[in-house]
Amino acid sequence: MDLRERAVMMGIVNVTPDSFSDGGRFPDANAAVAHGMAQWESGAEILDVGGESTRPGAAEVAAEEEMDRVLPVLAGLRQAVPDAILSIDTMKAEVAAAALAAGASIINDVTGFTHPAMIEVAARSSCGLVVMHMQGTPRTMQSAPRYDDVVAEVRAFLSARLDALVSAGIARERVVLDPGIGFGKSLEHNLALLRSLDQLSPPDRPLLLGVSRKSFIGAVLGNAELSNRHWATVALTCLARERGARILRVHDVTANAQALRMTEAILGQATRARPN
Ligand code: HH2
Repeated sequence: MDLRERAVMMGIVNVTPDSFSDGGRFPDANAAVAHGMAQWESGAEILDVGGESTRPGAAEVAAEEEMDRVLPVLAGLRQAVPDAILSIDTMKAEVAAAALAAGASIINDVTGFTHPAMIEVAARSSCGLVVMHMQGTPRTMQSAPRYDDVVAEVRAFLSARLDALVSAGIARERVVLDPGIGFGKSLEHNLALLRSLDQLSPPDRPLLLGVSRKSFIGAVLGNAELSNRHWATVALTCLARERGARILRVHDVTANAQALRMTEAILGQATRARPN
């Protein structure tokens, strides 16, 4: 994908009982596949399938259970929307390997490929990699996030991970970087990162951003219910695109895709028609 001139939407397909905003909404593979198809129809070019919630304090899921959740969905989407780019949102190397075999072509690892086994899986394939920053683990990350300079530290982490992956034989062009909004960050940390999006990745690597319905939006809006975080998410899609983000990970594709198209028209960058 050439993301220099345009951005793309990544639709979230959570196959979990406990995700923070859509847990339990797609209890079986058919419902999740139908949801992914609808997101594709609405303009998502990437579908990010996840079988383990990363919300603060979420219960860990065994690899077998996670595979039982995601593999039928990936196989179903592969058939139903052959042109969609499928991504697996996982922290486990064995799940990532099985997902690649089932048709995924991106590994989205919220631990930033810090586990050697995950690097090995990526190095053996030609998949894309989403390298995200997180302080701590999903279990502990929101207890007391602390930084001296959050922007400098996130930038340094992402740059060091990129170098480590390149040293492991992975081409730079395969890597996308993500500051990990809400992953071991206070409200102030999240706002500081959003203020400095253009400083977080080296100029040649695209930035992915996941802000959709996250709790820092609720905090700014005075603890808005999840269903009321939609408009601020759409606003952030415009702002983030203007400040350089190239992949926007969202739950509600239709509105965010329209906002992206409008923003790109103003920026003078035509959103390329999708291949289908
Ligand atoms: N956010 C979530 C999950 N995966 N991956 C990347 N690269 N960036 C993100 O910001 C990101 C992510 C959390 O959102 P969601 O999937 O809706 O919730 P849950 O983890 O509870 O399933």
